[in-house]
Amino acid sequence: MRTSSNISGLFESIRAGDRSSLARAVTLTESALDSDRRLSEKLLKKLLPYSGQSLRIGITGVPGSGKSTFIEALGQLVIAEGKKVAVLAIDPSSQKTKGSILGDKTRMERLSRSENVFIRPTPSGSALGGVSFHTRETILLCEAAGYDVILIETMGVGQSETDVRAMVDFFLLLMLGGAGDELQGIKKGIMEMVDAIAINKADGDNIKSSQQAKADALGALHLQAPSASGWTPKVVLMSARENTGVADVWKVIQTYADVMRANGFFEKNRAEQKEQWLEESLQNYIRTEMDKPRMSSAKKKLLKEIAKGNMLPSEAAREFWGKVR
Ligand SMILES: Nc1nc2c(ncn2[C@@H]2O[C@H](COP(=O)(O)OP(=O)(O)OP(=O)(O)O)[C@@H](O)[C@H]2O)c(=O)[nH]1
Ligand SMILES: [Mg+2]
Repeated sequence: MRTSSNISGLFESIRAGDRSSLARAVTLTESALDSDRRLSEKLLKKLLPYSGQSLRIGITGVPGSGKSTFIEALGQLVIAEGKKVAVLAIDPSSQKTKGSILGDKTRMERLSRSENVFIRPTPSGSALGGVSFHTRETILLCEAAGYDVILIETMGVGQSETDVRAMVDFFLLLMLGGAGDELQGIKKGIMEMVDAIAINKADGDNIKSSQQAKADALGALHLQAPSASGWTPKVVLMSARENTGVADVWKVIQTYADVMRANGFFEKNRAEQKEQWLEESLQNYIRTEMDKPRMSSAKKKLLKEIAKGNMLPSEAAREFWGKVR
């Protein structure tokens, strides 16, 4: 049994930078048990004053575009500056198979061996809702554990891009040369969310097509309305495997952070993200409540009345919430 005193112990060891304690705390936030949820909230509240100081970076791109390879290369650069790096990989399969993170660990081999790196897959969905729920909390935990840069790898599936965009300071899209937008599966709306695009695999025979892709990406970005931050998204040629252009991407990210901190957008964006977190928590709460058994029996009763023509669904909804409150 976990107790409150364990929470104090966990707090201390996370603050001291112990990675296995951090991993345990992440597992606790992922638990759907009410009792775990309360403990986890208690821990998070204690850690909250020590969170927020990291640079949160989201990385997206179709499967195979080189996100993990890029993270391996970028991570080296960042730890060479004496910083600590946390990598959260949003992994739709990890809940069931724990499969693809193994692949990722080998792709991030050097990084995973470093003392200053924490790598963790996050299940993309659970009883508690989508990606956002755990990942936002995991970000806070990592920050309180002293991680300076948080890299979040998302799969280009479902809602995950929008979810991740809503919890990071900087959003990077990896694209490949030699394939049209359709082929790359770039979903509508993604271009509007990015702060930079890295055309990856710009090496060997791909260099020419990568240059073309860069021109195309710049053209597409040029057509967009200016963003709220005033930032114009940058496009960089990169080879994550050969480690060319990775430092340029890092420079773009740092420049972005400097400019946005100076003009106030950084904090404004974080405040908006907190508001969004509250909205999602409220929706989540209602969904979880709705799934409880007593709700379904109340619903069944109302459905009968609706079927008989005694009640309108809108009326039933009002009565439903009036009764269960
Ligand atoms: N030529 C070349 N190959 C690369 C480059 N970056 C990654 N690759 C290769 O592309 C393949 C996929 O790379 P990953 O880093 O696993 O791609 P990913 O986007 O993380 O893939 P998922 O996690 O499955 O979505 C691997 O075989 C890499 O070695 C690059 O810059 N140049
Ligand atoms: Mg990957």
